[in-house]
Parts: sequence; structure tokens; C-alpha cells
Amino acid sequence: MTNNSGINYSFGLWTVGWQGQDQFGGASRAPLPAAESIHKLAEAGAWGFTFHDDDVVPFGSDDATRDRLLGEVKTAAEETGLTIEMVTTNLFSHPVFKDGGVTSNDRSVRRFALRKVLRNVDLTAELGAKTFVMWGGREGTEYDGAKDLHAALERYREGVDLVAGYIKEQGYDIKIALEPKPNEPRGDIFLPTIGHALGFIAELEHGDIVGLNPETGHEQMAGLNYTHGLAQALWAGKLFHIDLNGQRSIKFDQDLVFGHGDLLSAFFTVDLVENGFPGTPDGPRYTGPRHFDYKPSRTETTVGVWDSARANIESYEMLARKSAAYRADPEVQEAFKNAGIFELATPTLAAGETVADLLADTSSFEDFDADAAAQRDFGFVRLNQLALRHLIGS
Ligand code: 3MF
Ligand code: MG
Ligand code: MG
Repeated sequence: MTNNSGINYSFGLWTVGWQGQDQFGGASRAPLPAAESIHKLAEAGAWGFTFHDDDVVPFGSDDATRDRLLGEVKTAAEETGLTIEMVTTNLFSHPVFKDGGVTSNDRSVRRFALRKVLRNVDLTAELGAKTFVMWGGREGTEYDGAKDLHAALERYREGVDLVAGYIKEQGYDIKIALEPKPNEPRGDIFLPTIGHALGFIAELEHGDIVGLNPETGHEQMAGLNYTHGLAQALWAGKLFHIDLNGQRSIKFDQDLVFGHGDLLSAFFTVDLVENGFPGTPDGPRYTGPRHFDYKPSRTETTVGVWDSARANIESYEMLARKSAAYRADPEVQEAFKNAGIFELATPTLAAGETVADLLADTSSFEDFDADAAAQRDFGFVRLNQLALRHLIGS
């Protein structure tokens, strides 16, 4: 068991279950029955698991097959004590969704997609999972002229609001988490980044129960900073779930083990998730599971599948310990102070101060010595080197 910290780790069944098929080659591993994955994940130190409807019940199965397969998953969850914390819908594998689910130009496909999602919401409630992720991998285009983009956003809004409204109507204790991704499988996917998704949520009627499930690699594929994205989602009260993995720069979605991509970025992700904002101790914190959405590389056999599952937890645990030591280090605290980290948490205007007061304050402008202020040394490089020292040792 790799998990000694009491942190709740979870994995998608599609992660360890991935057989290695890609654009250029077929499967390199045999299928893994869901129940076996659940038992092995428990042995690896997981606390919970998640799945797409189709990960467990193949598309188009009859009701008897569905009941039997879901029964096996429920039994494995009971046997292992693992929590089913999130359920999500596959609106991307079957060719019927080739132009999207809720934003397909074909209205009959959109109606079918919504039925598939609503059925899965009922299952989520039945299983007691509290998060329902919506990753719209096929919601997008290859060609800018392929859709009326206004109508596509309207249909996306209609779809998410319909699902959120249904959750409320049924009285389910479930929140929706939208998962942004810039591209792949579509040339351009709608809601490509955390920021786009936050803007979209603000336009929803039922946006109060809709938040985000940001994935490390998805932000980094677009050259964006994952930790900054998590911070903005937290700041907006919308960080409902996370997909942790590793990505090495702007390329296809690599889904590497967490920590096997940009390591320093992973350090600051864990630092934020585990230790919160350094200058805002009462600030918002992420309280959901540490969920891994990675792929055991195609080169691996079953041995590598479980080595890589454990590696995600081990990476996270190591980074959690390193980041705790970083925060506790008096030299780091001093460097924070010197860098103005705590100063930034102080409002720019004093309590009760008005714009008129600011305009009347000559020390803030007329008498302000900008050249002298420009000489301030924030010591950011030293601070970053302290992080590196904690991360890899001196
Ligand atoms: C694709 C993904 C997805 C989502 C999943 C919902 C297949 O890049 O990240 O995994 O995470 O559909 O959770
Ligand atoms: Mg992904
Ligand atoms: Mg994901």
C-alpha cells in the first residue's frame, strides 16, 4: 500500500483499463474486467474509483446485461470498500457522436445524447456518487464553417442546463463538473480551457451546481499553467473535481503518470491543493478526491499497468511531503515575506478608503518615487530555488 497519508486517491476505470490502442496501432494489452481493476486499485492504495457508463456496460447492451455488469461493479466496491465518487458519460466513442453529443448538428443525435446522459445521472444517484463529469470531447469541429458557433453554444447551454435542472428536480445530491480540453479528438473542442468553461457556467440558469474538473494535461496542451487554472477555479468557487496526470509540453494528450511531465509544475499543483494559498489562509480549498486520469503507456504489460497506478499515488505522496516541508521552512516563509506574498493579500485600499481618498493621497502618485520602487528586489528566483531544493534535495 503506497498511501500512508490518508489522502483520498481515485482512478478512472478507463485509465488502468486502457488496452493501448491508438491512431497507429491496436491494443497491446488484454481487456481487464472492471471487478479485477477495482480490487487491484484497492491494493495499490486507492480510496475510490470512477467510470464512464460504457467502461462497464458496452454501448447498446440489453437491460439484463447492464444489470449484471453494474452488479459486478457494486459488489467489487462493497468487497474492497472503495467509494464510487464520480460517474461520467461516454459521448465520444460510438460513431453516432462523431459530430458531438449535445452540440451535434443532427437534432436526433442531440436528443439521444441527452437521454444517455440522463440515464447515467440516475445511475450516479443510485450509486451514491456526488460528482457527474461532462467532458465534451466530440463537442467541436475540424472546420470553422462546420457549425453555427452561436447555435452550438446555445445547444451546449441547453444541454447542460437540462441535465442540471433534472438533477435539481429529482433532488439528487450531485454536482456537474465540466472538463475543458482544447483539442483531440476534435480539431477544436468547445470550452477549450478553464477560463472558457467558467465564462460558460456564468451564462447557465442552473450554474450554481455546475463547476469544473480541470485536467493537468489539458491545460498544458494549450501551453497554459494548470496551477493558475486551479487557482482561478477555486477563487470562483468552482473547483469540484480534478484530473491529475503528466504532460510534456504542447503536443497530443499524453496522459502520463502524475509527476512524469512538468515536475516543478506538479510540485506547485500539490502545494496548492494540499497547503492552500500561502497568503490567504482562510481562502478556498479543494476538498474533493485526488483523481488520476492517466494512461499506462502502450509499452507496458500488466506489470506496468499496476506499477504506473502506484506511481501516481507515490508521486503525489512525495510531492505532498516535499511541499509540506517547503511551507514549514522558516527560510521559505522569510522569502515569502520578502517577495510580498503576504502583502498581496492586503487590500490595495484601506478599509473604508474611497476612490476620492485614493485620489487625494499624494503619496500614492504625486510624491510616489516610481524609480525607487522599481529597485525592489522580490527575490522570486531565490524563492523558486528554495522550492527546487525542497523538491530534489540540496
Ligand atoms: C480525455 C479525458 C476524458 C475525461 C472523461 C471524463 C476519457 O482526454 O480526459 O477521459 O476525463 O471522459 O471524466
Ligand atoms: Mg485527458
Ligand atoms: Mg480527463
